[in-house]
Amino acid sequence: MKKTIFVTGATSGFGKAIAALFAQKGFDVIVSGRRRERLDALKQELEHQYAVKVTALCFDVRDKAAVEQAIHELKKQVSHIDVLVNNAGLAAGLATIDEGNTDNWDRMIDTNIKGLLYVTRQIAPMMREQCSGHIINIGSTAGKLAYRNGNVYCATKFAVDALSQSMRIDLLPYGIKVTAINPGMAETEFSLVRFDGDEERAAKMYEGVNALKAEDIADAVYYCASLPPHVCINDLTLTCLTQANGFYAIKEAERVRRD
Ligand code: NDP
Ligand code: 8X3
Repeated sequence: MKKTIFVTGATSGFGKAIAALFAQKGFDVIVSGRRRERLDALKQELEHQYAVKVTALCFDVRDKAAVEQAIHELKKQVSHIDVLVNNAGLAAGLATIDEGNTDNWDRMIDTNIKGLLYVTRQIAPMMREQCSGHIINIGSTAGKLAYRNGNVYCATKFAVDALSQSMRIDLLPYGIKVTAINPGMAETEFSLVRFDGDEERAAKMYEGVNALKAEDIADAVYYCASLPPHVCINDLTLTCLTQANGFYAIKEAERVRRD
């Protein structure tokens, strides 16, 4: 039977690269996000390139009723999901705790924590019935070590870490794998969103660091999802060569070279 993956936040960045890689590997793909045109374009592109079925679901992960409705409809067409990648997420702003924008805090908490929970709550029972499946949560190096001005974003990713650990325990009896993948800085639309569309400021984040690319994260997700049935990577942290952790990074020019 053909395998099926569900990727949230597939209109851009990691999610889009993950959807493309799994389609290339022969998976049917369910993609979600809020930008309908991008979802439709991705569906068209992947179905044209590969012999796979792509289902596009347009919803906001913060809207509990919309999540429930979209997945209720999905279940009428799809009876088996092998992999769920909880990827939809964002950072909004970068400010100290005494000056942070509380609307930004709500957006991050509602998307990165509650959105992940709403989607998982709908898909986990399917996997429980199947007695198989793999939930891959996209955390961050920001969920391993807090950094200056990161406060609420870091807290949401620490929550992803905690939820990944806890859901692994809850789902263990049903043979469901749970993996947290924690990337360091990667060049996607992430910083553009964080800095509210300020392209110059976003580009500065990646200047001279040779940051991870969305395809690097897709490779890591595929690696975790294609291991033998008895093997589960619980937690995987990856950074580019110039980053040690969420706090400490250098520029490419600072690397000692012998050539
Ligand atoms: P992008 O901004 O490129 O992609 C984010 C995706 O999330 C988009 O497809 C967006 O779709 C979706 N999304 C955001 N908010 C919502 C929402 N409310 N409802 C539904 N979908 C939503 O960023 P990345 O690909 O870099 O980020 C993906 C994940 O990786 C995030 O969880 C992020 O925190 C995490 N991460 C990113 C790192 C980086 O440096 N880039 C490093 C570590 C982790 P749409 O706007 O169409 O709804
Ligand atoms: C995204 C990476 O360093 O901006 O989670 O927090 S960072």
